[in-house]
Amino acid sequence: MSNEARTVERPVDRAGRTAERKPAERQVADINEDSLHVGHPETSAAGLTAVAVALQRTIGEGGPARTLRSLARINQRGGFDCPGCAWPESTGHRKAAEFCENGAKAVAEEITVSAVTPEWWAEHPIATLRDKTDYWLSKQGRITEPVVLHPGDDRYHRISWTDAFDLVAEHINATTPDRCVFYTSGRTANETAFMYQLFARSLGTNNLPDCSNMCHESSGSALNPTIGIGKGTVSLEDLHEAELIMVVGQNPGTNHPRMLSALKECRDRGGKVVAVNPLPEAGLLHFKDPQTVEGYVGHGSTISDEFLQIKVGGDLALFQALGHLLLEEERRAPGTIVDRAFVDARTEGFAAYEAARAEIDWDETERATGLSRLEIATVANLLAKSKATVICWALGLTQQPHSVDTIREIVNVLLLQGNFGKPGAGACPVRGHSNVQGDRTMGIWEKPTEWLLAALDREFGISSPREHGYDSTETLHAFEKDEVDVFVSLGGNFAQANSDTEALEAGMQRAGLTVHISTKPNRSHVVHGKTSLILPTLGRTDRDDKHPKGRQFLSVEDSMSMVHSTQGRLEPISEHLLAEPVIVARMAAAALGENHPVDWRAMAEDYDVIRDHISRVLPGFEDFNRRVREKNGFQLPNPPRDTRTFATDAGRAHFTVSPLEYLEAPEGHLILQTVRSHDQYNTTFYGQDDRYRGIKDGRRVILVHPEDLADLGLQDRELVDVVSVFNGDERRADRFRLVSYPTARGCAAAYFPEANALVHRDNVARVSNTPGFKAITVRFERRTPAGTAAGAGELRRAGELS
Ligand SMILES: Nc1nc2c(c(=O)[nH]1)N[C@H]1C(S)=C(S)[C@@H](COP(=O)(O)OP(=O)(O)OC[C@H]3O[C@@H](n4cnc5c(=O)[nH]c(N)nc54)[C@H](O)[C@@H]3O)O[C@H]1N2
Ligand SMILES: Nc1nc2c(c(=O)[nH]1)N[C@H]1C(S)=C(S)[C@@H](COP(=O)(O)OP(=O)(O)OC[C@H]3O[C@@H](n4cnc5c(=O)[nH]c(N)nc54)[C@H](O)[C@@H]3O)O[C@H]1N2
Ligand SMILES: [Mo]
Repeated sequence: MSNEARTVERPVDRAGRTAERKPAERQVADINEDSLHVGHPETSAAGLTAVAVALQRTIGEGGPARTLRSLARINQRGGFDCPGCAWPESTGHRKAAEFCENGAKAVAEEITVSAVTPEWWAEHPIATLRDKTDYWLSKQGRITEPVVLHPGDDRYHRISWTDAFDLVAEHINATTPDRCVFYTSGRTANETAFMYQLFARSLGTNNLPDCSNMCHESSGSALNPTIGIGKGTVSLEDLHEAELIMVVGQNPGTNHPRMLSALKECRDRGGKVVAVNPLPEAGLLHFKDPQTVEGYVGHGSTISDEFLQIKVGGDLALFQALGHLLLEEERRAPGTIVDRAFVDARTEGFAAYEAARAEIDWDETERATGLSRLEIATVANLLAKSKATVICWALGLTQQPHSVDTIREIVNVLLLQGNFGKPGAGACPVRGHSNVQGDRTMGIWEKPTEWLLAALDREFGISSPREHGYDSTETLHAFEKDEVDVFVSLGGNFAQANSDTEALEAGMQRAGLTVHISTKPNRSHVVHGKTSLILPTLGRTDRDDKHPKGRQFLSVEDSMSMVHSTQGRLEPISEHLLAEPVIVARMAAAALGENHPVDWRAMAEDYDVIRDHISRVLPGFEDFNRRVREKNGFQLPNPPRDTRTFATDAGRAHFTVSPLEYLEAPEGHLILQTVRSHDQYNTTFYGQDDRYRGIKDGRRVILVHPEDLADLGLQDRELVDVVSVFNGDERRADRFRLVSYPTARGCAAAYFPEANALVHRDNVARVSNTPGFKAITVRFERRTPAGTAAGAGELRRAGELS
């Protein structure tokens, strides 16, 4: 009936447990990793199981009434924006259920009726909480009241909101603005983000790192200088109308499930889809649309016409080769490939690009990509035939040393055929957090442009600092050098999201004050500064109505620049929660004092006041309050898409030339990339399974090709310690289970954030400074049955024993 693979369960051996465990290991104690089961990876995504899982999780957390009220409002007009991902909603007819399994899980996580009260904090000393995983911490429920931990305290206790804001003000005013850092996670709504950056700049700092620094910063760094805008240039309709869509370095079945409907629609209309990935991800192969009858009973639709199983880091070589083949075809049949009119009128640098791509070293290209010349030529052929191509990408391209060059190479291939500003064509960096794109639009950026600062100064009568601030990587360095006195985190889980976990956690603990505006407990709360505050806030699904003018709504921007409203309806779990804009306003008012020119209170009372300010500061937001109330909201201007114009210095799009670069592991090593499981939202885990990849009840696993295992003299399911090497430095992460898996040769995969301790803080993408989360050179050291790590020499001997 269905082509879902049967799960074959093979028990694991129980050897290798240690009596004395390091903190990272103690943390795994509440997950029994020894119950790991590995089956065959699935070959299709979504379908009936997805619907069942979605309902089961939501009802389990929130009960049937809250489930119905919340799921019925996800992504509906007048409802709330799904906190899951930044994929857009359809602007036409909306289905009754405009959400996916993982969106429902994100909602379940938030609507839970479990409460983390001050009594709960009193019962749980920090020392105990440090041994817990983020899975355990978030399962405890929603935080109900503000809590504080003073130097010397061993646990958090209740504090009033007024005292909490006074405490923040006291710390901020006792130091200089450049020693204060304001981090933002991408769930933050537009209005909150705008106030937050205004607060930081009013104070005198651009230290505004955000999760985007660790995510799609490389995309912005590549797109801004080449096409004059740091965002994608397509709308949902373009995906439907495309003749060819390439999905590169992205796992939509898990991370953007609603995208599968768009890919299916494209194929239904005769378009082709090509997937480029080191892992044969289920959602890239087949899709069973849970919204249709066939989705329940059929075999599912084929998603990819071609699947290129590329080596991690091989994409720059791939796109250079594709450019070469397209130009070769143009020489053979002039006028058939290159959009001359577009290239001549709208771009610069074509001649240099053409010259650079004239020659190719196929041996090296095959080595860099792990692909054959024939496979690459097949895709070049599809590109050559397509008159409208969209290239989508996500983190598989953004978290490597040469990420920015790789994405610029994608731009080259798109420019060549004039794939901007015409239906069915364009660049599509698929964003992560549901409002990460909007936060940047609102000015959450450590490197603000002069026009933004000038506009803020004009509107509010402040003098914004001009010196650039810290991004997330620079913040990590600042913690390390004891240069942070106050760290405020608007959502997120910085300690787990960033690299070099051990050093970062140690640095955070030396900071004077850490402030976490959060919905649920997480690791960052327990590796806190000397003084620490946790300020609980309303989530997307919660009703926000304690205002003089009654109920308020917020707005977000999706991956395709659509701005629309979001409004929760559920009764908040506690009467003590404050909305995020209110928290930011009260913190700012306390820190900046009575005489500050910005009227924080007016904004917190009536969000229309914030939107009026935004409409005067940010281009594209004219008449914001009226347009955000329209049926589908509105789309922000996008010159490449709207008018084929490019707001670069030269007023033209730029071809660029980059040297060939790829990742190669030294003898005995592999290139490790980190991915999300099907049961997690970044650092929050919903469960321990990764259904589509066939992994059950375990997260400390490393997926390795069977032949690489054999070459390394290691075996499936063996317990190893992982050692990463970077510039002569080593990092260790202990007790991972090897799993034989059909990944590309020479590459391994592990889960984020378990593997973050392995990422050296200097392992970053050039220009964007994004951590190299998909470019970690590692080797494995087998643990002997006694539980100690053994060197390679001992491996074989230990193997003989078992
Ligand atoms: N359910 C759920 N949804 C989410 C999230 C979540 O955690 N859970 N997170 C949200 C966020 S913040 C983001 S940014 C997005 C992330 O969305 P994705 O980018 O899909 O996230 P990852 O899990 O990092 O998957 C990266 C993919 O790139 C592939 N890859 C790795 N290295 C390479 C390479 O060198 N080349 C190529 N071609 N491919 C490579 C991996 O095999 C994997 O399929 O998802 C968002 N949506
Ligand atoms: N190794 C590795 N590391 C990575 C990545 C990777 O692919 N590999 N990906 C990177 C990426 S793409 C990203 S985006 C970052 C993610 O980094 P973050 O955005 O910092 O992390 P999250 O796990 O999304 O944050 C979860 C926390 O947000 C809080 N929260 C949830 N909802 C709300 C809300 O409505 N309001 C408020 N105030 N708080 C809320 C909860 O307390 C929860 O614990 O991680 C990065 N780290
Ligand atoms: Mo992200």
